[in-house]
Amino acid sequence: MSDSGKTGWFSRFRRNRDNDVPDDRPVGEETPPDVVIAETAQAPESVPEMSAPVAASAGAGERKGWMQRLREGLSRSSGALTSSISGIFTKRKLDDETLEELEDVLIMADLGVETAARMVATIAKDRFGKEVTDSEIREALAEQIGLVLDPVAKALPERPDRKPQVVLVAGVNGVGKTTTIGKLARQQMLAGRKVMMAACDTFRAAAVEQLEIWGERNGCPVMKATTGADAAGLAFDALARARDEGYDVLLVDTAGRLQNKQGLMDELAKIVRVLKKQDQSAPHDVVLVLDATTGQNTHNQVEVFRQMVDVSGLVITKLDGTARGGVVVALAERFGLPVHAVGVGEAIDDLRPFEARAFARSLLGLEAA
Ligand SMILES: Nc1nc2c(ncn2[C@@H]2O[C@H](COP(=O)(O)OP(=O)(O)OP(=O)(O)O)[C@@H](O)[C@H]2O)c(=O)[nH]1
Ligand SMILES: [Mg+2]
Repeated sequence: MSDSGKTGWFSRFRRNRDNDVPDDRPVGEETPPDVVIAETAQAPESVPEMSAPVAASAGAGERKGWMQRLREGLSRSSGALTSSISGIFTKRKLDDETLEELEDVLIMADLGVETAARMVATIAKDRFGKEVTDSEIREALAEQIGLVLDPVAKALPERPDRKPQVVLVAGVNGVGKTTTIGKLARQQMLAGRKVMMAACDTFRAAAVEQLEIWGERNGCPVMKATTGADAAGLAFDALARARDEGYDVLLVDTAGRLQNKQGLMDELAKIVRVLKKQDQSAPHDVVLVLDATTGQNTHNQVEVFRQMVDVSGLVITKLDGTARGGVVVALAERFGLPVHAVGVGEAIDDLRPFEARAFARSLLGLEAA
């Protein structure tokens, strides 16, 4: 194929992909500070009663619905990939040129250079020189992506021996931490656990209000402090209270923006230190939330946060609004961190358990096997 033909596939893919808002926000370089450190965290004036846990049920029909929504959520990613792949493989032999085009498409889909090269080599193995169809290629890719994702598809661990299980949720501003906590609380409650949330993003008043709304939706209490209060102090108080009142899970929201990156990282480290004063094993899970629309920038975020806290797993959000779903594959390959769940929308039920094969097939626009 000529260069201009090739450019055609590229530009089609780029067009699909570049509808995403590129986000190269550096970690933590944010608004100027107006931080007042309060001495003590205040207990919330009124803590809503726990609503009765909703029975956990995931029947076959419900599962089908979830798969459908996952596929819908990933439609921009899968649309970009499948149109590019069918463009290459309409009545074409698998030769060096088509393989190179396929590799480029996978790289453009944020799968990462090494992963793309390896997958293309595997696809070429038994098929080189043969006529292939695009659906055959998509099936083969889905299979391979499933293999990469399988080892990292791990739900947030259940720790019945920890009471409460402390889950610290971190990430840069706007990635979806607070929303993810609201959705996680819902899932935990569906599983019959007693959940409390702590609004340790004390930097912004709006952040506390946002978490309180999720608290009301879920019927679970939110520990909060005055704006500017010491986030670590609040985390300490929340853990004491959750333990005294027999909560199973404490979800800790944190700030995504502070005066600067160092301030953000210092605060996170301090929260961890202070939690350990009460429970040496806390936090039991440190979940880093990443926004898929930021593409390769997510790699940088994982590296930076890992230097400061012991990140134990990932949640990847906004997969509904992006053609960059492939970034999940690149992250799995590079870091091997568990992916607990993926966000495919803003609603309370839009946090999906991360299922490797289902995700891989959805990414390639294929029906669940
Ligand atoms: N489409 C979509 N939007 C999401 C998803 N998760 C979160 N959002 C939206 O992203 C925006 C930011 O979410 P927040 O939960 O406030 O993000 P945050 O990380 O807590 O932000 P800061 O507190 O400012 O650091 C909100 O408008 C959410 O509704 C998702 O999976 N899909
Ligand atoms: Mg927030």
